[in-house]
Amino acid sequence: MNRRTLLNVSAAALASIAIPSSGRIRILAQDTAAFPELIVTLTDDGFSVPEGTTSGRYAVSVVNESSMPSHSSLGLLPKGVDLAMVEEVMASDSEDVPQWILDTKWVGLPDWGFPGETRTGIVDLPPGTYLGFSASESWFNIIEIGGEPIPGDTPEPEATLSVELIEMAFTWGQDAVPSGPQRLRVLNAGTTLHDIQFYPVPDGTTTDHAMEMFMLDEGGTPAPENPMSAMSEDEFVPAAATSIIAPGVTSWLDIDLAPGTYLVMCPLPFPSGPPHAFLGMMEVITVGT
Ligand SMILES: [Cu+2]
Repeated sequence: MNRRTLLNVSAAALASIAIPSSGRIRILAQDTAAFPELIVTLTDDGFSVPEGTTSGRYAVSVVNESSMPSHSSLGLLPKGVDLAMVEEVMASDSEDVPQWILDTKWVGLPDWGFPGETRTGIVDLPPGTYLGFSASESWFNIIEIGGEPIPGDTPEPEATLSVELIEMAFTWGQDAVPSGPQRLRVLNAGTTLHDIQFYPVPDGTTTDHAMEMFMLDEGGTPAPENPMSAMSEDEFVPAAATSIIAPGVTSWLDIDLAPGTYLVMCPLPFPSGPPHAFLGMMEVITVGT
C-alpha cells in the first residue's frame, strides 16, 4: 500500500476483492419509523430516487446495484449552476476546485457499500437540483427533488453516538465508540467540506504508522514493525463512511463496527490542498465490545 491509496481513496482496485467481515453493514430498523423511507439506488450510471420524490428528512437506504464499491456523493447544487457548468468541470483535467463545488450542500449519504450491499442512515434532502458523482468512476448525474423547504421543527432522529467535523479534527460526543449497531450523528461544524471514514487497521497501529504508509514512494517499503505493512491495498477499505458533508449539514449514519482498531479520517482536500487527514483529521480509535 502506498500514498496513492489514500489519494485515490482506494477506489479503483476494489472490483473483485474479498469483503472484510467488519465491512458488513446490516440494515438497521432502529428509530426509522418516524421518517419516510427512501431507496437511493446506485448503478454504474449514477444515483436514482423514485420518480416524484419530494423534499424531506428521510431514512435512506443506499442500495448499491453497481459493479463497484460505492464511493460517491450527492449534493444540492447552488442556484444558478446548470448542467453545462457541471459537464465543463467533470470533463476538465484541472485540479482547481470551482467555488460552486464548495458551495454545494453535500448531504452526507451513507457511503462505501459494496456491490449488492445496502448502507443506511438519515439524511435531509431539501428541494432543488442535486448532483450525484462518483469519486472513483466517471459518472455524474442530476436529480431534481421538488417540494417545500424542510421545516425547522422536524424531529431529530435518536442517535447513540455523535461526532462533529471541524478543521482539522473530529470532536466526539462520547469517550468511546462501541461495537455493534449504532447510529452516529455527524455534524459538519466546520467551514469547508468534510466526511468521516472508519478503516479497520491492525491492532497497534498509530497515526504515525498511517502517515508512514501514505508518504511512501511508489513501490516503497514500510518499516516491518509498522502494523499496517501487513495490510494489502485491498484491505484498506472503510467499514463505515459518509460521503461528503457540507458545512452546517447533519446526517445520521448507521454503523455496525466489529471490535478492533480503526483509523478514522477525512481524506478530502478542500478547499484545495493536501488531504485533511494529513493536516490532523486522522486518529486511531479502539472499538470495544
Ligand atoms: Cu475534512
